[in-house]
Order: sequence, then C-alpha cells, then structure tokens
Amino acid sequence: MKIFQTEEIRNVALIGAAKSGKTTLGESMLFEGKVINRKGSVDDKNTVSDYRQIELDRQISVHASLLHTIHEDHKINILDAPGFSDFSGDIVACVNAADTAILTVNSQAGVEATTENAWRHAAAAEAPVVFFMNQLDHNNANFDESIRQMKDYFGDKVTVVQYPVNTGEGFDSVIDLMLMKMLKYKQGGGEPEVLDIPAEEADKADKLHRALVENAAEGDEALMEKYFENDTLSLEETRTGVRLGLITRTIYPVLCGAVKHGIGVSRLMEFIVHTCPSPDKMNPRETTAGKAFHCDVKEPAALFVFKMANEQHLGEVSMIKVLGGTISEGQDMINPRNGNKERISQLFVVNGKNREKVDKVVAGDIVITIKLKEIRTNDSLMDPKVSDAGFKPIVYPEAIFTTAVKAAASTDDEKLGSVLQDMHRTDPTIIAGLSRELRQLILQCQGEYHMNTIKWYLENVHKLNVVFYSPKIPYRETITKSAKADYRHKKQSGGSGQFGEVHLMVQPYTEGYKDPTDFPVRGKEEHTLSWGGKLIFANCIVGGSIDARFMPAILKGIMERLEEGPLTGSYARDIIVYVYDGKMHPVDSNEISFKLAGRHAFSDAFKNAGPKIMEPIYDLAVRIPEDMMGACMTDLQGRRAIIMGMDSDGKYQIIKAKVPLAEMDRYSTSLSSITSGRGTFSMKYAEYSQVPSDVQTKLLKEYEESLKEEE
Ligand SMILES: Nc1nc2c(ncn2[C@@H]2O[C@H](COP(=O)(O)OP(=O)(O)OP(=O)(O)O)[C@@H](O)[C@H]2O)c(=O)[nH]1
Ligand SMILES: [Mg+2]
Repeated sequence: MKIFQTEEIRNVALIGAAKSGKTTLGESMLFEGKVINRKGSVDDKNTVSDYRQIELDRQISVHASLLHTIHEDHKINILDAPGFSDFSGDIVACVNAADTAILTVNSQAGVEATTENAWRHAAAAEAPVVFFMNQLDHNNANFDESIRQMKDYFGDKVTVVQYPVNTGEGFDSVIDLMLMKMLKYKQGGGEPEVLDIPAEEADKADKLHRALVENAAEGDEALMEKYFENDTLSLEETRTGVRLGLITRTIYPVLCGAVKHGIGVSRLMEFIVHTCPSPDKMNPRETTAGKAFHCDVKEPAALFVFKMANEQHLGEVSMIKVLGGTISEGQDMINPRNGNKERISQLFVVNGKNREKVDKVVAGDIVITIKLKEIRTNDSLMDPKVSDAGFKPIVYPEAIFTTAVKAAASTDDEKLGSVLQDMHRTDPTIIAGLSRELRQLILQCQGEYHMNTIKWYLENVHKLNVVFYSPKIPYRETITKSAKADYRHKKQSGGSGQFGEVHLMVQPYTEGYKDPTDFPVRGKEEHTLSWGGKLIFANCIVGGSIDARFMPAILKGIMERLEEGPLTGSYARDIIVYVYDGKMHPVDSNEISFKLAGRHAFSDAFKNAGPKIMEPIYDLAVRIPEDMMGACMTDLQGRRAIIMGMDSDGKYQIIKAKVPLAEMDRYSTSLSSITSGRGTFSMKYAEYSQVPSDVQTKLLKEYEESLKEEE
C-alpha cells in the first residue's frame, strides 16, 4: 500500500444516534472508494465494520472499528463508533483519535438521547463536528424539523450545507449550498449528476448559501474582509472558512443523504478531503509536561495508543495514532509511563478484520500494531529524544452502574477476577475489583446494557457463567450515648487457666467531646480508622488493677470488634473507650484473656449505648430536560433523597440532592427509563449519616438471619 503523507490523510470518527446509519455509512464509503467491490449491510450481517460475533448476533455496533477508504488520492481513516451510550468508552476514544467527528442524525427522529450523548463526548474532546442527516429516503423523514431541533440543542452554528429536494421514497437529489448545484444520485450511489439549481429552489438556496458563507467568513479576519469587499466568497475561500470554523468549533456544517442507497456519500467524502482539516492543520496536542506537540512529519517520532482490542488470530492489538515524525517497523521507542523501550514489530493498515502490512507510517495516520511488550490504552511511545513526557490521556466517562458479580461455580471466582481485569485493558470503562470490606467482586460500568455485553463475553468467549447481584452497602455502626460494661474472661482447664476482667465505658466521639469526671484519664491514644472515623482509647486505670502490659491486648480485642461491628458486622467508628477498672490473676492472666475480656466488654457496652447504623450518603447531580422534572423528583423522593437545590443549564435542569447509596441500586436504568435516555447523573460520596429507625430494624433482622444461615 502507498505511504500517505500527512496532508493526504483525513481522520474521521463516525459517531451519532444509535442505529442512525454510521456502520452503513462506513460501508458505503469503502464501496465508493473501491476498497470493497461488494457493499454489505448490517441487516445481512456482512459489513466490514460490524464483524464481531456479538455484533452479528445483536445487529448493532458494540466496539469501535478502524476502516479506511480512498478519495482523490487521499486516505480517509474511519473510526466507526457504537451509538449506544453504554459504549461511551469507545465513542470517547474515537473522538479523541480522529480529527473530525461525523455525527449522524436520523432524520425520522431528530435529536435523540444518543445524538446528545455523542455530541457531549465530541464537545468534551473539542473535536470538530460535521453533521450528516441520514435516512432521508423514509417517508416520515423530516429535514426541517430535525434542523430546528439541532439548532435548539447545539446552537446557531449548526449550518446547512445541503438540503434534500425530495425526501421519502425515490429520494435522490440534494441542493448543495457550497457548490451551489443540485446533486442527483443514482440509487446505489456513485458520483452524482451535477445540475443547476431548479428555479423554484433558487430563493431558498440563495438565502441558505448566504448564511453559510457568512458563517464561513466569521472565523477569519482576512476572509471577513474579502466577504465585505465582494459580498461573497469563492468556493475555495468558503472551504477555508469552514475548515477554520470546524477547528475552532464555531461552525457545524450539515450534509445529508441516505447512505443505505449510497446517496450523499461520494460528496461527503469530497467534503472530508477538501474541507475537513488534515491532521497537521489541527491544534497541537499537549504532553503531560505541558509541551505543545504539532502533528508534523518533521517532529520527532511519537504515537498515542487510543484503544486496545483483542482480535482473533492476532491477539492483543493496539490502535495507534502517529502524532509526530515517521514510524517504521523495527523502530525503538520509549514509553514515558515506565521508561520501557518498545520495538515496533509490525504495522498494519486495517479495514475491520482485514489487514495489510505496511513498513512505515507518517504523522497523522491511524494504524494498528501488535506485540508490544507492556502497553496500555492512553500510553504514548516517543522518540528517545522527547521521551520525558507522553500525550495527555483520554478522560473516560465515570462509571454510572455498579453491581456485584460472582462465578456460578465458586471455583471460577479467581478466573473471573482476572478476566475482568483483562477486559479493563481493552475497555477502560469496565472497572472491577474485590472489595475487602464487602467481600464481593464489584463491577462498575456504563449501564445495564454494558453489563449484559460483559456477560456475553464472559459466557461465550471465556466460558464463565456468572451471577450479577446487588452490591452490599458499606454500613457503619456507632453509638449515641455512653454506657458501661464489665466482662470477666475465666477458663479453668487442667493446668494453667485464663483470667482477665475489664471494666470500661464507651462514649460517642464528636469534635470537642468532654471526658467523664467519674475517673481520672491518665493516657489517651487516638486511632484514625482506615474505614473512616476515629477510636479514642483511654487508659483510666488507677491502683494497678490492670497491668499496663495488658492494655495493648485490650485495645486489640476492641479493634477486632470494631472491624466487625456488634450490630450488623459492619465497621464501627467514632467511639471513645475508657478502660477504668479490672482484675488480674497472679498466675492465669495473660494477653489472650484480656483481649477476649476487652472484646466482650466493648460489645456489651456498645449494645447499651444507643447503637446506630450509619449509611453512606452521596451528593447526586441529575441533569434532565425541564419537562421531566416532575417524574424525576417523584422518583428521587421515593429514594429518601433530600433535594439540596436546582440549577438550569440551557434546556436542562440540574437537580442536586443528597441520597443514601442504599437507594441507588440500578439508578442509571431507572433514570434512563424515566427520561427516555435523556437524563444523566453523577454521584460522589459525601458523608455517613444515621439510617431511619425502620431501616435499622430491617437491617438488624437481615443480619440475624444471615448469621443463622451461616450456622
Ligand atoms: N432506509 C434506510 N435505512 C438505513 C439507512 N442507513 C442505515 N439504515 C438502516 O438502519 C439500520 C441501522 O444502521 P447501522 O448502520 O447499523 O446504524 P449504526 O448507526 O451503525 O448503529 P449502531 O452502531 O448500532 O448505533 C440498519 O438496518 C440499516 O440498514 C438509510 O439511509 N436509509
Ligand atoms: Mg454501527
């Protein structure tokens, strides 16, 4: 394959609404570029992009695919992203790696929740966006209404570059406001017939052309001057203006078609080549050391791993974007994360699962490589000259869904843990780890559908049957008043016996607490507990009733009980223990006896000290469309939420609330169904607070029952 130079490369990410036609568009672009000679379809399960078994089973895109096509001797790299929000990890990777996002809109549906999701990720990555309004061959396609919605959601910089003449069955023609021509396509695609704009469209076309040229001129002073001088811009000037506006995100052009029938595809490719920026025209990338790095063949060699994948027959594959210089087979590079040397062994240009070896790639290109020694998503490989820092990492969306998971056969639990760790390598939005406190394997991801995808892989690829269940809540226990208790541990069994007696008092720990006056406090140790909160251990022994050497054993006994709280086995916290009396036996007293006496005395005192269960409370921010406020509030009230305030954000409202974690199981699924996928939320741990008494009663009962089960 020819080596393409930086200016001959365009990188686009196909993002947009679920099922709006991204994969079909990718397939059509390959067909138009003669990279394939037979066009597959998602319905026939034979597209180049959706080639994985899970994608064939479900007829949706689950993972991003890398494709490429050719137009006028330019190479267009295409990253076909999934549309469903559960796969946002890959959407984010694609918009970060590409230079322009082509955001498809289904003209029957306008702006959908998944359209907004794609937009949000493109905006976060500061990626240029070109809209492609698709599916205009449907009788209920509505171009004008979709444009209205797009302006409403994404602002006035949404700029019509093409509009359809005859939507619905038989759709074949569009007015192109940049070329000021009518393009008439054959069913199946190919180059369109270029016709004059019909008289009845002239006024509308002129008006929209003016708006386009004005928006194009706005991004650049020289163009603005030309525009004032000549009252218009040439085609080349308009292209330049739109390109600058794309880079600065001050113009979002809209093209249109019906990609299933090839309508609009060749012109979109021409637009990508002539108007979208080549990689060297993009703003420089920043390294973690704050240095700006220009995507230029003259710069030192540099590449960024934006995605990893496991491919049949190839094993682990790294998708890379070359961000500087030239990368050749056999080249040595440095990974700034660990200082390791990595040798580039093989480079492939790919189209889905088909690949072609190349010996060299130039700055701006996107290819795959294999057999790197120790590599992760977000790693950079740099020329030794500039190996002090890599590129800034992609920031993945935070997990919004948490579940506990276990293998159906407990002997598989270890394998499950390590498979999930592996999955994190190829999808950083899958986060799994064993919680020591909850004694559960906790899986976090982007939603219930994402979880089911993980399940599919576990079952079909790793032959692991798994069970998902609710994660436990990390409750805490504490006390609300002071109480005293004594405990004597005594055991006489033949030879030497065991004896220890401890009298203690417990009191809640609060800032600025006061010590009791019944006994002198001689020494105090403050322990910050690893699970949060404090334990103050006070030695109030007078007259040597317990030897100082037994105090650590008493503390140990108390600590053990704190780790497994007396009420529900959860961690206890924020307690002061005053050990003020006790007894020893000259022969039988030893550490173990005092440990046990301390533990039991503490437990007894705790139970009489108004013990309370505390639960984690989270700060929740829910972003929803205004008209869904009512339903969302009602739902939150059912979750014991306390509403803290409200903010507006354009057409959206942000509800801020404090909610108990225990009420938030599968919240992403409920919110999605209440808001038809439009609502989003984020959650952050805030504090522990006492559970209401009915909840406490329920928890105590549950714990008792679980103890019985264990017996
Ligand atoms: N009539 C018509 N159908 C289309 C068009 N484009 C795509 N489709 C159909 O719409 C469905 C979804 O197409 P895909 O290409 O899988 O859409 P996608 O955006 O890649 O979907 P995801 O990646 O799963 O979000 C398929 O049945 C396509 O055949 C079009 O222009 N016209
Ligand atoms: Mg797709």
